[in-house]
Amino acid sequence: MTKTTTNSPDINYPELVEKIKSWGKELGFSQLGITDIDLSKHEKALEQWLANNYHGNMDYMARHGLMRARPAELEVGTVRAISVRLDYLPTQAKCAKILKSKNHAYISRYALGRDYHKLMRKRLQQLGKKITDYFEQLEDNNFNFRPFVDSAPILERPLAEKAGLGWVGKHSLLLNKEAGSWFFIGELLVDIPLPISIPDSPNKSSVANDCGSCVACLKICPTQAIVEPYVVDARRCISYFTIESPDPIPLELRPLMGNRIYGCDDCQLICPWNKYAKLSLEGDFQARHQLDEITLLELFSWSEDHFLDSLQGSPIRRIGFQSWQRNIAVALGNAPYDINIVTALEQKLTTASAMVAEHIQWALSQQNEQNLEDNKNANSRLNARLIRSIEKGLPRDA
Ligand code: B12
Ligand code: SF4
Ligand code: SF4
Repeated sequence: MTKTTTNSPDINYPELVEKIKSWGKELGFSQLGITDIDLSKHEKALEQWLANNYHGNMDYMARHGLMRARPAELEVGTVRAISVRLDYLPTQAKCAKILKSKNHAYISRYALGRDYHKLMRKRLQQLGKKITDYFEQLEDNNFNFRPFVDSAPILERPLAEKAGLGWVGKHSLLLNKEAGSWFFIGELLVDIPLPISIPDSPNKSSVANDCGSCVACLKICPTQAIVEPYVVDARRCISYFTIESPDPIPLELRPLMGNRIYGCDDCQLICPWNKYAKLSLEGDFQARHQLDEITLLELFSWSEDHFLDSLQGSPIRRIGFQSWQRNIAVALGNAPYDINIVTALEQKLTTASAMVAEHIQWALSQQNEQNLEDNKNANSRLNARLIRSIEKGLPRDA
């Protein structure tokens, strides 16, 4: 998109907006809104976030700097963003069951199905094509668009908030009264002055923030990554160090990871608004690889080829085999003591990379500590049984 379009008198914009909404529905988007692209009020918070180094080693976040808040610098000519939401919660979410089962791996519910990037991008592209056709029918070629999902340097949540899709909650995710937060966001940047959606709130510039006095997400976060309302220090977020970062996981955070080997959903699971979340209607977002049924030990036994083959089309594949093994090693360290885990960890030590081996060593020491602890507990249980039996016996011995 390189040229700026002027407001064409031949275009019936209100009619076009209705068409865009109905095309959005046809394409399966759960919701669609249109906004201008002024994100200037977010620039200070973004700058502060970067200055605090909350992005860790996600260099791309710093590289684009304030361009994230200035879509027209990213795509010259942009005057509006068509923001969309796509619900992803699979029908069989089973979150509590898997979090409780320490010998299984908890994988963020968004990653159980197919990678969403391609799917959403393709649909946004189709939406752009429909608008192009509309213009061409009127013999007007003055429409340009560019779709974005996730990877682009844009503040997607503040944009979606302005477009009326919800409000940014204290966990920093976008929340919607009727749909909770289990959805992805994407947008089409366009160079036509579409009428903007009027959010349903007193100030009309964004949807009312209904977090109220709730702080449940801040309190439940296992690593205290939500350092203040609306601000996440990525370096402490399980999602960051299990997915985004290829580096060793900080020692103090490993025990807090539990069995979460790919992302984390805790701040969403506790959020009261998620009782209104909609289940996804997309076949592609349903669980595909039976990852909830496979034990950590079995996942740990996968070779690199098996990892790549089994997870075709899954977003998990993108973290690579080293991070995959690193994360599972930590989860095995956090699992209850089991001699089979110790054996598997020891065996892997011989073939693992230096980075993974260091995590395996850590996991072995955790397992050994737990074994000692279990023995201590077993001894104290025995001791308690002895005392109970003595007390029941001769008063002389009690
Ligand atoms: C980098 C990134 C991460 C990082 C950093 C997260 C973060 N909070 O910034 C990590 C790896 C930790 C991460 C984790 C997750 N992510 Co992520 N992530 C992104 C990405 C690529 C950029 C986010 C960004 O720009 N952060 C920088 C900060 C400064 O921006 P911001 O949080 O939007 O902050 C603004 C507002 O919060 C605003 N603000 C609003 N109100 C207020 C009030 C006050 C007082 C203040 C100070 C600020 C403030 O100020 C900020 C500056 O403008 C986006 C996609 C995108 N391009 O936007 C996906 C995205 C945010 N992630 C997403 C998801 C699903 C997740 C996870 C749930 C995945 C998982 N299950 O593991 C977790 C959730 C963790 C969490 N609580 O945030 C979805 C969120 C969908 C939704 N419903 O909101 C997105 C939008 C991707 C997508 N296209 O769908 N993510
Ligand atoms: S995703 Fe998990 S670790 Fe990250 S902020 Fe939410 S609860 Fe904390
Ligand atoms: S848990 Fe509470 S504070 Fe956090 S996002 Fe949900 S409503 Fe807001």
